Amino acid sequence: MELSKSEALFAQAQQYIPGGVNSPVRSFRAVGGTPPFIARGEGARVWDVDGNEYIDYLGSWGPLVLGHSHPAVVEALKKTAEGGTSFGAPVEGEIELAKLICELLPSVDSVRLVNSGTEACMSAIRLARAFTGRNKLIKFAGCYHGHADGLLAMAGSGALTHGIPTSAGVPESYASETLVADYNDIESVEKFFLANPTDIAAVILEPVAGNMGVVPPAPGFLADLRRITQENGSLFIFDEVITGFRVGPNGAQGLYGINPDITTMGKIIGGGLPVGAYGGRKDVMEMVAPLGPMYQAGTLSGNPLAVSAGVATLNELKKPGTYEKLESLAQRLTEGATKAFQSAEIPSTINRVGSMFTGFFNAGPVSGLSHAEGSDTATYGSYFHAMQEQGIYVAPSQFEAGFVSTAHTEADIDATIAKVSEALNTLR
Ligand code: KE4
Repeated sequence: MELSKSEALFAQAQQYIPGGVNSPVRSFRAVGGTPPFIARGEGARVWDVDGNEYIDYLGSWGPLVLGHSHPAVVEALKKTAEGGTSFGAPVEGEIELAKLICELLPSVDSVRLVNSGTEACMSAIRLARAFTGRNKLIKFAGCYHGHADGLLAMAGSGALTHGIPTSAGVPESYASETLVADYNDIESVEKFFLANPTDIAAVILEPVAGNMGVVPPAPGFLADLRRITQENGSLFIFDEVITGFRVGPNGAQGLYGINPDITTMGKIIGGGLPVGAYGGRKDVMEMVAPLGPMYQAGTLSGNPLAVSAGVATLNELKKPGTYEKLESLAQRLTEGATKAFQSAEIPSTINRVGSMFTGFFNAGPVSGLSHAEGSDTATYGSYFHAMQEQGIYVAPSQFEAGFVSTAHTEADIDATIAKVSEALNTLR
């Protein structure tokens, strides 16, 4: 793989941008090597500045469920841009996107658009605290909800102690309101409610975890959390930034039949442009300014350009057969890859929900963070580069999700499976 232009650009980028990237995971530090600078994308493919072509399973970390430069999205952006990009005033497109979200997510009566998943989760937590008058928050180790201070916390040393910061610059006092439980372990949640019966504002989780690699909820886990939060007067927040309109037309809440009180969104609802959102029960959303006392604002929230890409994307996803196609392509890929790992006799577990998946270098099962962390990340790094060499772009970290889009074809999938076998052979 010829990467000389990317290498030169990466050296230049590091002169002006911390680590040469505008988001740490893009730096390839988890897998080593130079990140290719992408020149363009079309359908299921991207090309880097050295002219290398890749079949793309990163999909910009989730938003590109229709593939790159989908005609409907490009057309919507062109048309909107010709009339201006942002006015700081209401536009009709905001109603269109909000209405689509409320129609597609039964638990969402009203929704506020913001600019990122981080902003959506940060605001949802502030809203839960405003609505309940309580301070504590339960999150799960291995789940990521963006980089707001209180969310960059990991489990304290003792079983019941408060969270401790995972990032420099986060005061102990912020992290201490965050209690960190274990995914798929309901007892780890019950003990926090027993110790704090009247001070937990909310439980937030990824209904299908994507940020420890893909880990589905154990049967009954989401229902147990719904019950426990209701019993204790806490709110239940589904972070559907990844799963929203990814794992099904009505998100994970539709797939699993659980109605959270608040849902956060991002990625797909922006169609590749910066859009986040939080929405939920009418009585909860009535706390949000200017209706209520919980403040949240944003210069570019709901701007016409971003919402036009989101509306075009959700309208495409509503077309009949879309999710059946995503399911069939993703199943074909993961079944083929499983066979390839088996014939290479390399221990692996592939977790998949809909068109999001992770291949763990781990005999499995992988049903929580401690399992995921037992994966052979060094071998994952070698596998990543062996796939990159063959023109297949997968996530540059073992602890992320891969995605299939509607632009992938069966031929792409079959070619990819053959290259998985090739890559695994180089590891033996
Ligand atoms: P953003 O602020 O990056 O738009 O969204 C934060 C966020 C919230 N919730 C979930 C479940 C998420 O996965 C994310 C962001 N995802 C990461 C990768 N899984 C984005 C990639 C990056 O950090 O560059």
